[in-house]
Amino acid sequence: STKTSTKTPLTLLGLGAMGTALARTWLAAGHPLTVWNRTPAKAEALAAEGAVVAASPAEAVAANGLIVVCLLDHASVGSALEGLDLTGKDLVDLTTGTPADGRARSAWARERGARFLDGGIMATPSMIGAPAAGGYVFYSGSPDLFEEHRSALEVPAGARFVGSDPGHAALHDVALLSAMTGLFAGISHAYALIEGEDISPKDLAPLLTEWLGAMGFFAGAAAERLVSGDFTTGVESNLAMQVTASSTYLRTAAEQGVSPELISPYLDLMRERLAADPAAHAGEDTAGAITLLRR
Ligand code: FVH
Repeated sequence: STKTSTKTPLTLLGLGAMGTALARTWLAAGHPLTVWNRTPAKAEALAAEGAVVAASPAEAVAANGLIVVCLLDHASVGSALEGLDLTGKDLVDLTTGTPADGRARSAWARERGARFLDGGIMATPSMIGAPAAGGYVFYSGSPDLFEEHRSALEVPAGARFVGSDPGHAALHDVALLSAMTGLFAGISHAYALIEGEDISPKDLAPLLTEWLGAMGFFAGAAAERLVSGDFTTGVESNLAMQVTASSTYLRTAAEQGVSPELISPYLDLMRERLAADPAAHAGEDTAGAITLLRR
């Protein structure tokens, strides 16, 4: 007897670490899946799990209406899809890119007759198909495409639609990843400070986790100030005090023989805000420094 799936059939281009993880979840959920990868060997295991392996991007794209792409970068998506007929297709690009990349790909897809969604994956491959891990994907672009294919898109990880501007998924993605970069930089500096002392990184780790969790309030507090334009009401830790205190961070780094390079740019920005108008800014918190970043 022939089994027919009621699940949306789809095509996936790209079987790197992330593409392979995505593919497995769709196969496991019963979605008929056609895959293509530049290096064909990476498709072998998936073929054994039920995927149809296409010999070319053109063959893969022709197989289904819903096309998901997860390649290395914007340029590799352009080269894989170059010259293909996308008329009537729904293209979802999960490749990491900039907001301009998302907008350009959207216009490019529209010119070729396709609807488009850009996606920014907030997960590592092991978090895909593991709802408890908390991973999800930001989507922006065609709301109709998102609603129509929402159940398929929600198979690998949660799906969060952040608007019809096709650049906004990348903007959300990169905003969060950039904040993470600052977090990693701070943690790296903290470990460098204790190196060579009789303090184990394993003892500092839970203290860092607890402290950074408590300081996470700054995201919401800074948002309130940016929206209201009021940087002073209710300030507990004023900028003048923080600029003075931060010289202690720099002297401690010097005493410990640690480069301040990971923390000094932010401390310099706080100083710049205070120096611009000490009378006006001394009583602010550090959120006012954000206004200096747009050059
Ligand atoms: N892995 C992760 O932790 C992150 C989590 C957040 C999102 N990213 C983004 O996902 C995209 C793919 O990442 P990946 O982890 O799958 O990356 P790789 O394992 O290195 O696989 C890269 C695939 O791209 C293919 N590829 C590269 N260049 C080309 C090209 N010019 N034409 C066609 N395909 C190309 C590559 O093919 P092959 O090397 O196997 O032949 C892989 O399929 C990425 O945007 C992350 O930023 C992952």
